[in-house]
Amino acid sequence: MATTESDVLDVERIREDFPILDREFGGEQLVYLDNAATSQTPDQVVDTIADYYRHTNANVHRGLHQLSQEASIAYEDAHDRVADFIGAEGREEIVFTKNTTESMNTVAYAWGLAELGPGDEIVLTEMEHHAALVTWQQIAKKTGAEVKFVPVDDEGYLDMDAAREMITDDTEMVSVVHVSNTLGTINPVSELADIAHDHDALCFVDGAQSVPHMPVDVQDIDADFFAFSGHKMCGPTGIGVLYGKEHLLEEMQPYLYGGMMISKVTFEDSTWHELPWKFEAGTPVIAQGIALAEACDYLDDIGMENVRAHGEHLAEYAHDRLTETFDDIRILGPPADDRSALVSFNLGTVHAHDTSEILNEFAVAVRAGDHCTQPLHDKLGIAASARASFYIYNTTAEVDKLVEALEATEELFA
Ligand code: 7TS
Repeated sequence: MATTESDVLDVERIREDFPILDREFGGEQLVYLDNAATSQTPDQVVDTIADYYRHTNANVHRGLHQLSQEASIAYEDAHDRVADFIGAEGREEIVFTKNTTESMNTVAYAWGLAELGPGDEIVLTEMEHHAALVTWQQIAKKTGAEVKFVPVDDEGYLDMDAAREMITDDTEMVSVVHVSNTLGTINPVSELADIAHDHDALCFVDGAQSVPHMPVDVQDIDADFFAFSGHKMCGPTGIGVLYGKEHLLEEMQPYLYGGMMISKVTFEDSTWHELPWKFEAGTPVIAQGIALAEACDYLDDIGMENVRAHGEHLAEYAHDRLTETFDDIRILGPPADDRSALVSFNLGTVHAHDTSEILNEFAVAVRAGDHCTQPLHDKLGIAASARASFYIYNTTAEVDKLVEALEATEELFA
C-alpha cells in the first residue's frame, strides 16, 4: 500500500508558485482536487501573460514595426516549444486552437467532412469524452459514416480483442482518449494506432489528460492527430493544441477561413498560407500561446517523469485510503497501482452532487457529475460520480483531508 509522501517532487517549493492554494473558505484552507477540469496556473505563467501585455502586445504577422515583429517571433517560437514538448518534428505540425474540443472539431470538419461517406466507419471507445464522441457522432450523421465503440470492461480497460475485430478495412478513423478523465485508465494508444494503420485508417489521440501528466512523444505513439488543452497543464485558458502529421495537414483544407490563413486572395479565389498558419484564421491566441510555452518550460523544469510519478502516487494513495476507510464505496476504473492521477467514486447511495457540496463545506474542491462522459456513466449504471483529481502541488495530507470530509459526509447521510 502506498502510504509515504512521494519524494520525487519538492511539493512545498512548488506550492509557493501557486498563491491561489493559500485561499481559505470558511476558515479552511483550499484543497484543490479538480485538476482534471483545470489545473492552477503558476506565477511564472501568470507573469508571462502580464509581461506580454505590458511590454510586447501587438498583432502578429502583420506590422513591420518592432513590437509586431517581437510578438510574431515569440508567438512562432511558442509553436516550436510546444512541438518539442510532445516530440513533434516542428512548428508546421502544431496548430494553436482554443482547446482540445476545437482541435477535435478542426479535424472532424476539415478532414472528416471531406473524406468520410456511407460505408466508412469511425471507431471510438466507450470512454471517450464528449469532445470526441459528440463531434464524430455529428460528422457521421452529416456524412453517412457509422460510429462504433470499443467496449470498456468491468475493470475500466478497453477490450483490445474487440478493438482488433472492430477496426477493419472499412475503418477510416480511430479516435481514442489517451487517459480517461473519468476512469483514470491509461490506454494503449500506440497499439491502437498500429492496428489503425494496418487497415490504412488514421488515429486521433485525445491527450487532454495525458500531456499534463506524463511524458508524451507523438512520434513514438505514431498518432496521426493529437490534441490537448493548455489550461490542464499549468497554462492559461483559451489555448489548445492540434498536432497533425505534416503531410496530412498539408493535404487538408482549412476549417476556418479569413485573415492570416491566406497566401493570395482575388475576388474569384484564394490560396492558403503555409503550415501551421493555414489553420489559424484571424488574430490568433498570441498571449495564450506564449504563456503555454512558458508552462512547457515550467513542467520540464520539474520533469515530466516526476510529474507522472507524483500524480500516480497520489491516485494510488487516495484509492487505498478510500477502500480501507469506507465499506460502501464504488471506485470507477482500474486498480490503484495502474491509473493516472485521478479517482472517481460514489459513496454508498449519496448522490455525487451532495458529496461535492459537503466536501465544499470543508473547502475540498472536487468535481461531481458525468464529467462529459454520459454514455460511459449510463453503461456503468450511474447518473454521476464524484472525482478527485491531482496535480504537482497536491499532497497526501490533502488526500487525508478528503477522506475526513467524506467520513463526515457518510455520517450525515447515515
Ligand atoms: N478530452 C478529455 C479527455 C478531457 O478530459 C477534456 C476536458 C476534453 C477532452 C475537453 O477539453 P476542453 O479543454 O476542450 O474543454 N475534461 C474536463 C473534465 O474532465 N472536467 O472538466 C473538463
